Amino acid sequence: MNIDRSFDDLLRFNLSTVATYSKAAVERFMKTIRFLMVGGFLGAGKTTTIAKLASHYVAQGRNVALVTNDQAYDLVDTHTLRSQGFNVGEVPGACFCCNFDDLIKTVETLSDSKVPDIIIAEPVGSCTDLVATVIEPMKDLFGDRFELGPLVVLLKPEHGMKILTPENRKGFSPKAEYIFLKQLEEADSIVINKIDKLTQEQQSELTKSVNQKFPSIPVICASARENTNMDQVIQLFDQPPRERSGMMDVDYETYAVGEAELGWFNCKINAASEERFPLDDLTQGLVRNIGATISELDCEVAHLKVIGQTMQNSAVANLVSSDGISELSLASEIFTDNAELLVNARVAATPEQLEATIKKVSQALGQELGLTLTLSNIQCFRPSKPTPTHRVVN
Ligand SMILES: Nc1nc2c(ncn2[C@@H]2O[C@H](COP(=O)(O)OP(=O)(O)OP(=O)(O)O)[C@@H](O)[C@H]2O)c(=O)[nH]1
Ligand SMILES: [Mg+2]
Repeated sequence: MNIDRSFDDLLRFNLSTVATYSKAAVERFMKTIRFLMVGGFLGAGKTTTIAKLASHYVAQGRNVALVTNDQAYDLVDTHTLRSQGFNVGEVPGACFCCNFDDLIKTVETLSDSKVPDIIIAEPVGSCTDLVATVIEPMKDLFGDRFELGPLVVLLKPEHGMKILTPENRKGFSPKAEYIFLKQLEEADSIVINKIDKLTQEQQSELTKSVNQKFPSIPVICASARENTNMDQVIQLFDQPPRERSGMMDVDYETYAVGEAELGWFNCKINAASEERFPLDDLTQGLVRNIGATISELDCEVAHLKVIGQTMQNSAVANLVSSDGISELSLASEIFTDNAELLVNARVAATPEQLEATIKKVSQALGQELGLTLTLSNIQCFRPSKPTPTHRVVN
């Protein structure tokens, strides 16, 4: 009885002390946030899947925040998700693994006004070893604040079929393929995404190859865009992470060379005209024409994406492989006389080739459509060798 009473007094004392702090600050001490990560190669459908997952949780009345990540700044994904009304924090400039402290700071900032119930993070699509460099360090250092969910990795069929099916081997070099395969190897579950694009035969063949290569990892087939089997995907995220006997082996030399084979190019483009122009046509036209020129150079596209925005509306266009077609994944259906565009290109080409291509294509398209296209904030580089802030070894 005495113990109960003194505990009660203590609690009352603590509550009166914390009353001077903001509600969010108190909540931050007391609440465990579920932290989920959606992995997968560039263009696998992570952002699309995250938007679906987040909408599901919001419909359940849960408070959700998202974190995007990239080696560069001015991210299409951040703007795409914000245009859908989500609360999004951004970790630019390096992957989560190499910028772990910024990931934690961003998560803190997202908790400033109201602590989220769930945070869903999207790591850079050229990144692997997330369990050892992000998930385990979060458990070790902040295990009282975060409940870590499983690492669900999306398999991108456009490159998965080339990499996993021996007769289809073309596209990236073996070192870039190494990253693709390592991402799958560390998954708690694999989702073969975009099955709406696959024949039944392709789906079975891909599933068979994944099962053969990663026999202990559960695999499901889904389409984030068409909402096929998304109830099963959502259930995956409710599971605890699988038991691991140790961390995955990663050859950081191969990883670094594979990642550096991709050229990174981001820029802003201001589009202005005296006449109103269709924003969707400009956004998709840029992707289509850049993709066509890259294809002439015989370079493989990992993901080329452009968002075109006015104050109110957004259009997004994507190209996820050199033999694919450009898609308008978000239509604005508006005409405007001024828009801001962001270009994010990840292509197996030199940064110089990418920069020259994008400048040339923008100029030609501007002339063709009668627009003034002005490029700024150009970031053009090869990713540097990953050097994780923390790395748990076995
Ligand atoms: N057909 C089809 N397309 C999809 C599906 N999911 C995503 N996509 C498309 O694939 C492209 C890339 O999707 P994102 O969600 O941006 O891919 P991501 O993995 O976030 O890409 P990065 O952030 O660059 O790594 C977009 O054009 C999407 O509309 C799907 O289930 N089916
Ligand atoms: Mg994305």
